This record gives sequence, structure tokens and C-alpha cells, in this order.
Amino acid sequence: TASRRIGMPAPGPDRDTEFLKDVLDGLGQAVKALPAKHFYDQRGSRLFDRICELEEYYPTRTETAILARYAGDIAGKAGRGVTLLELGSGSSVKVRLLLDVLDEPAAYIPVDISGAHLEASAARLAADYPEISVKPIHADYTRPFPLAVKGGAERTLAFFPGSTIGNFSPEEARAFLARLGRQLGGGGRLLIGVDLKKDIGRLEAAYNDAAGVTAAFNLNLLERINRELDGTFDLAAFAHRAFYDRDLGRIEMHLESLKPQTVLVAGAPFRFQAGETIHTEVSHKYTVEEFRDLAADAGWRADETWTDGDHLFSVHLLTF
Ligand code: AVJ
Repeated sequence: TASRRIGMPAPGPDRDTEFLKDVLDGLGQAVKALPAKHFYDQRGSRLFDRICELEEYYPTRTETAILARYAGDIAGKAGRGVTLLELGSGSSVKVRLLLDVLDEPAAYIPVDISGAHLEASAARLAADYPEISVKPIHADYTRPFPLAVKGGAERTLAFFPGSTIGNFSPEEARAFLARLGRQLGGGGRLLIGVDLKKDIGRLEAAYNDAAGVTAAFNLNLLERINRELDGTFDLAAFAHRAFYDRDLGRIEMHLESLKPQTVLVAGAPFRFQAGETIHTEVSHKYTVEEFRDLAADAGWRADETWTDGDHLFSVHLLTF
């Protein structure tokens, strides 16, 4: 029967005040910026799922194909009875490719910042995999969170798909990977998806889809501020912007003020000039070599790297 237990208590109480603090701090800076993790309220998580199905957004489909093709190899290297820990599990779609082939996995621990989305996805997964113990943790994995895995580091496989690592700067990514390694312990493994550097046209199209889903995802951050923090953003007075910076090797997403305006958040005024932007996301791209070097600097050895035929996306298996 399904063993469906709640893992650790959610670090809930600080959640709303953290969003408020991040917004007041971020809009108060000379160059306005907001942390990308706040995209993922329930509506944002749904919009992100729609992004993943867009024709222009190649990462999800390509990574899924790589995982499907090499799942057997991955399972062979992971061994028997592993606990699978997924960081930023969202809708828990890709992990099924692994759960289908892993040799008697001991447990699946999805970690996600979006509580409602996490619970719904975990319940669906537990129903479909009755023999696997599903133990969701509602947490922000960019901060230390309590984790107790049975069987030791060698029996733990962390899974960080989607090139979410690209939301960190290279320095932050290195620090994050080093901390994750220490949290898992020596011998712990990480299966991580990393978007590759490629033609600018292809990259920019992925973040400027014709149907406007990415724009809605970006603008939802302002709607969320209006809803949850008593904000007065006029959504028609801001526009989605996304472009690739070749020198920095990253996509940047912004929300551009289309006119001079003042917006209130929780009673505090923020002044915008026409053309001024709020920087909402970075999405770093790497070559296979660049990422392996970064991981090595953080104490991880690359055991294997898989890519697709068009060299759009990479999946690395690392050992700490
Ligand atoms: C979830 C961070 C990997 O950077 O491609 C997609 C988020 N933003 N479209 C990405 C995103 C706009 C996505 N990550």
C-alpha cells in the first residue's frame, strides 16, 4: 500500500514576510530586481507547466528525450534501493522516467517552494507508484532545509532537472552545488539538467514565445504582488522583455515600465521612469566543459554527460 507521509514540517511562517521583504528590498534598489523563485505561486507554477509545452521552449522536451533514452544507463549507475531527492519538483513529470526504471527505489522526496502544487503532484505520484514511499518537503531548496535520508550518501540520488541551476549566477551555482554535496555527504550523487549555449535566435525565441505564455508568466509576478502584498501595479503599463547577453552567457528577463509611474506595495511608493526595468530572471547557459569545470570546483566529479543529437541540452551524472 502507499506510504504517503509528510516529511519535514514546512518552513511556512516566514514565507509571506519573506516575499514582502524581497519585494521591498528588490524594488528599493537603484537597479530594480526581484528573485525568480517568487514566480512560482499556484498560477505561476501552472503557467510554467504551459511554457514547458511550447514549441519554442525546447529544454523540457529535449531533456525528457535524453532522460527517456538513457534512463537505463542512469538506473544502472544509481544502483539498487536509492532514495531519489528532487529539488524544485514542480509537477513531478520527468522523475517518472527514472522511477519507472530504478531498481527498487526506497523513496521519492520531492522538494518544492509551491506548497499546493507540491501536495497535488505528490499525491498523484503516490497513487501511480503505490510501492514507492513519497515524502514531500515544502521548502525553499536555495536555503538549507532539514533532510534525513536512510541508507547513507551512496544510496542518495539528487535530481535537479530543467536547467534550474541556470537561475543562479556561476558563483552562486558553485556555492549551491558545494552546499548540496556537503548536505548529501561523500558518495552522494546528483543528476542535473543544464541548458547548453547555442544560436542566439533559438535561445531568444524560447523566452519570447508567440502565444505570450512567457510574458504572462513574467507579468504574473506583478499580479502576485498586487494580490498578496496590496500592490497597485497596472499590468498594461509593463511589458515582458527577454534577451540573451552573449558576454555573460545568459538570458535575462525584465519587466519594462512603459511610462513614468509610481506604484505602491504595502503602502510604500516606488517610482519608475519610462523604459526602466525590473530584472526578474537570469537563465545561464553553459557548454558541457564549462559546466563540468564549475561542478569540479564545487567538489563534484562528472561520471557521465548525455546530450541530444542537436546539442541543445545536457544531463550530467555527478558524484560528490
Ligand atoms: C525553470 C529556470 C529553468 O530559465 O528556462 C522559462 C524558467 N523562465 N521561461 C528557464 C523560465 C522563462 C526556466 N527555469
